[in-house]
Amino acid sequence: MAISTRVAIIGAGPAGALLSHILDRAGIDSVVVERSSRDHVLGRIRAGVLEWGTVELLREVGLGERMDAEGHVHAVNNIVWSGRGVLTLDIEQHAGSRFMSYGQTNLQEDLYEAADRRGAAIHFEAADVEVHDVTSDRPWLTFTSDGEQERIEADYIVGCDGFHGASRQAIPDTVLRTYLKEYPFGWLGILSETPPLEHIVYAHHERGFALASQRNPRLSRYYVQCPLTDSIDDWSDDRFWSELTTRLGPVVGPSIVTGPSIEKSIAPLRSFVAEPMRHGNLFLAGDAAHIVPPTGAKGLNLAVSDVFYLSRGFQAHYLDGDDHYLDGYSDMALRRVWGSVRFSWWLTTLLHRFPDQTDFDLRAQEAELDYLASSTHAQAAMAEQYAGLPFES
Ligand code: FAS
Ligand code: PHB
Repeated sequence: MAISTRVAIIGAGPAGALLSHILDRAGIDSVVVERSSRDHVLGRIRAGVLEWGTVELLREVGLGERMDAEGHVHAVNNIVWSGRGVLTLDIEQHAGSRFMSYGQTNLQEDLYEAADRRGAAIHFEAADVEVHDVTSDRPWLTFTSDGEQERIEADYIVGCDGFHGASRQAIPDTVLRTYLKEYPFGWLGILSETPPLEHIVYAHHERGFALASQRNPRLSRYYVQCPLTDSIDDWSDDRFWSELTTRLGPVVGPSIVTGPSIEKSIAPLRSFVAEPMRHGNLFLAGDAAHIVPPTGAKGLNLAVSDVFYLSRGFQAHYLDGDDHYLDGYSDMALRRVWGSVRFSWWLTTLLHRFPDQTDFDLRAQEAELDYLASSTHAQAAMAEQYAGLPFES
């Protein structure tokens, strides 16, 4: 017997779980199929910064209680380079907005707890998901669960299955346009049960980029740029702390409280966009459609803005018989995506050391940072993009 629903969602990461949550609140039925186990999804350490638009949306849909209790609201972030002291970028002053440190892992836990409370239909460990007839009025997908093949028929299918997912493959090469930029370095990230710095600090240094962030008052998140050829075995905790404190410079470095790492991983950096984000009755949302280097803290926030636009479209369709948001979803989402992709590319290019970089390139980066420090206009431009531009109405 096929499962019948209105919206079939592939992927129960932040995008898929949040979309299912919002649709349920509007009384719109959905079913989610997730390749991994629940614990595997919850075990991922990823994003840490929420734009204020994301914060307000999560509050609006009943997901703000723990975030407001455990998240850390920031009005500023800091940038250090070449021993030139600390630039405090006043996001609240320049953009009239703040941002929040709240780990994606915590958000995922909140989403799954909400899903449990509402008895959500999330099929974990759903293997071999395949998408069919996406240009028909009744697209369907198949998957294998406990060795049994299952079928879900729906009005719409939404691919929230990340960069390596199956849904994007359902768009013909004659329709799909992709844009890719791969960076010649990665980020080595660690978690440590140590008190974090008060502010988030981005560091440009001739030895490479570094970032000091946090998850809560007892849990710090740090990153250093590393060659793509490195593995975590190349990085003892001592080597990590030495590099981090050196790159954070003489003013900030000494404030770092070191301790044993409880998680260590290396992520490659890439910029990727797939267009269009709709084909027939298949929609793409989140990392299934776009990837940004984490420098601008945009990945998770873009997934949320896609879900906001798409859930608004489904509500207008089912509750008001109005399709203009669904018909305009791809163009509207892509305007925000490209804005964040460009900002993330700009900040990554400004703050990282590229292997083929010349001394001129290094001095030009330092000169741009000096200009940023000297110009309230340049700071305002960076602040409003870091804070996240308003959602389109
Ligand atoms: P996700 O990739 O989170 O979720 C997709 C889900 O689909 C997964 O659970 C996957 O198991 C499932 N899936 C995949 N294929 C499937 C299939 N065929 N069938 C069924 N299910 C399938 N962003 C930041 O802002 N800051 C950061 O510091 C940061 N660090 C990151 C580090 C890493 C290693 C990675 C990979 C990403 C990082 N990101 C960061 C970006 C990240 O937060 C994403 O933007 C966010 O997870 C996007 O959420 P989703 O679109 O739901 O995709
Ligand atoms: C994080 O806390 O993981 C984080 C913070 C800021 C970024 C990227 C990642 O730009």
